[in-house]
Amino acid sequence: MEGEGSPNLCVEREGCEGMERGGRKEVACGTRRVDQCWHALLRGAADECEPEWCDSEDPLFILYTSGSTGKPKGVLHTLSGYMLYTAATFKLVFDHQPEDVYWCTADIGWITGHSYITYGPLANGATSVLFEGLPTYPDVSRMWGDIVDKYQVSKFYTAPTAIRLLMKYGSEPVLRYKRDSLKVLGTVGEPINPEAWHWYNNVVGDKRCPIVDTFWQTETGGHVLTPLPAATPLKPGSATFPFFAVVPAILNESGGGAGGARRGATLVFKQPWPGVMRSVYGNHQRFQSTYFKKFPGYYVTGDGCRRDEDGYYWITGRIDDMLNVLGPPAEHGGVESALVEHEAVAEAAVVGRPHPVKGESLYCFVTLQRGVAFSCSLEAELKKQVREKIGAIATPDHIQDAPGLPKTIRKIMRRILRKIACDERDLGDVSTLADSSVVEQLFLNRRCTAV
Ligand code: 7RM
Repeated sequence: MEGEGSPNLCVEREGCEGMERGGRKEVACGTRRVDQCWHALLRGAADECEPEWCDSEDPLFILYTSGSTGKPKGVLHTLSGYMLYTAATFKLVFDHQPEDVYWCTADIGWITGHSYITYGPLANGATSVLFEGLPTYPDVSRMWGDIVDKYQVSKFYTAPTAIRLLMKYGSEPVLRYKRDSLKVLGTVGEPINPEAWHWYNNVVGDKRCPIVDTFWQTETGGHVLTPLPAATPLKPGSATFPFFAVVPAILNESGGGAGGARRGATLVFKQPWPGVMRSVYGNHQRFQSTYFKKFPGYYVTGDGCRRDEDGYYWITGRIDDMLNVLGPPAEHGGVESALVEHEAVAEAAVVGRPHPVKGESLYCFVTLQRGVAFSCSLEAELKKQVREKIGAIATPDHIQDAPGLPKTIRKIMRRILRKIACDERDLGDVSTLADSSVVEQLFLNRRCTAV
């Protein structure tokens, strides 16, 4: 980096000579003047670097969660527990082997990047691909050709939104490349709808790579519900079973055990595991009230969950996002999946809108496949599709064309969609939105929807 005031480190050539200039040390490096010469620094450096001794419970980092409501919380992780947990989960969940090439597509600035680009892989000495850019630019097959085949990636970790984005362009851009180095495929961030799961499995993984659907949070530090590849029989859409040391329970509103298949119940954990957060930075009381107050003695995830007759856990989405349409709260996920199964729909998000009789009506935002135009007949078709797949009670009341959806880096912000559905302009804190122009467009399109 050159220019006024910027540190200027030259790494290009040896034999530079240092000189003082106007109180500032400068180095003549060939024809350039730089602040530091790498080779000179290296000559003067010791062979060993004494580590800084720390307590195992010293803070490691603070990462702010965007939080669907209220002020972001500074999630505090400490040294040993977090590193042990990310190292162990990385090793077992991706079945890490020395010859592996691992690629996680997350941004390094959110928790998946911290735990599974930085700490977990580095603690295992893994070879990683680091990627900065768009998966669809310069073309939609770059992930497979320019990265997976070129670097022989064997373990691949991404999010359902990325899978759905690529799915929009069909299978051909994937099939154009071999992908025969791939061994394990991971997913994280939100429940994966069965259609995306099958595409990931059949097209990307050629039906020969186990999929690890890893459920966890910024707060949990690492995977808490997850299959172990090739060892856990999979069910598409389920994060399967708890990782070692994790003891889940599912509680209903009054704190009782919700039993197997009850809907609208919360996932909690009965005992701590090494990677769990230790505090909310600067506000330990907020830590206690957010995670331990509602169900004393348990850590509360805030996620809806059910356990099926085989003991598999199914995350149904954030409790705050649940729909209250006649009867017990239901997940939006089923309606969203039913919409996405229609060939015209690339992505869907469903929110509740207050309704005098039903409690809430179903307001659906759909992003259509490239080249498909929104129409009344398509709207009717989509309503029919949801009714047939889920039942009359889940028939969407409104369907709106959404060229884009409000998202943080990876996740749909349903809180904002609920405001758009109600035509409420005061959106609260939108600082974590990746692209705020999307919201204006949705308010404009709203006028075209009969509400
Ligand atoms: C890693 C991460 C946490 C929230 C969590 C869930 C949702 C994450 C899954 C999932 C279903 C999954 N951290 N979530 N993974 N839901 N299946 N495999 O995403 O702090 O940013 O978000 O993400 O709602 O509470 S996070």
